[in-house]
Amino acid sequence: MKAVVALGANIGNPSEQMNLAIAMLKEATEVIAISSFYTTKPVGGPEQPDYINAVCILESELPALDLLSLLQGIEKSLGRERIERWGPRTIDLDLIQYGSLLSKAEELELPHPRAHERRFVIEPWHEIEPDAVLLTHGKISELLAQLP
Ligand code: PH2
Ligand code: MG
Ligand code: MG
Repeated sequence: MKAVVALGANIGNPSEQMNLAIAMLKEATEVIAISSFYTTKPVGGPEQPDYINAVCILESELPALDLLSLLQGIEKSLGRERIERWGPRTIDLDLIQYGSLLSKAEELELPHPRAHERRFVIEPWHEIEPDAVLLTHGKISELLAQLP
């Protein structure tokens, strides 16, 4: 199944952590496409440094919660600490959409409930998959055109 994974980092050495995370994703799954890295202003949370964001598309047959664990394991190995919601982080790997799965489970909501309103997700995704559809909100090209 195709998975859309959003990456973000804004402390330490963000682009190096992003590259390491991508290398680890390549070890564990079949990475099909990786967007450019975007420098973005932080959305929400405390005052914090700008982010580097990207999106990658990968192919996996793992059950969704196992793929989530894989992403969390990579976050952990790159020094992610969970201190504050929307606070600064060495690396964040968010599962945005996975095949046609729909989930409202507390541990994993699919598609990601805020993806449609985040330019830092939709813009890099659109770069590598312009015809993609966010299952809950429609064509990402149309979402992107409406985002500030
Ligand atoms: N992630 C957040 C909160 N705010 N802002 C930007 N620009 N990029 C992010 O990846 C980001 C954010 C929570 O995960
Ligand atoms: Mg996030
Ligand atoms: Mg996250």
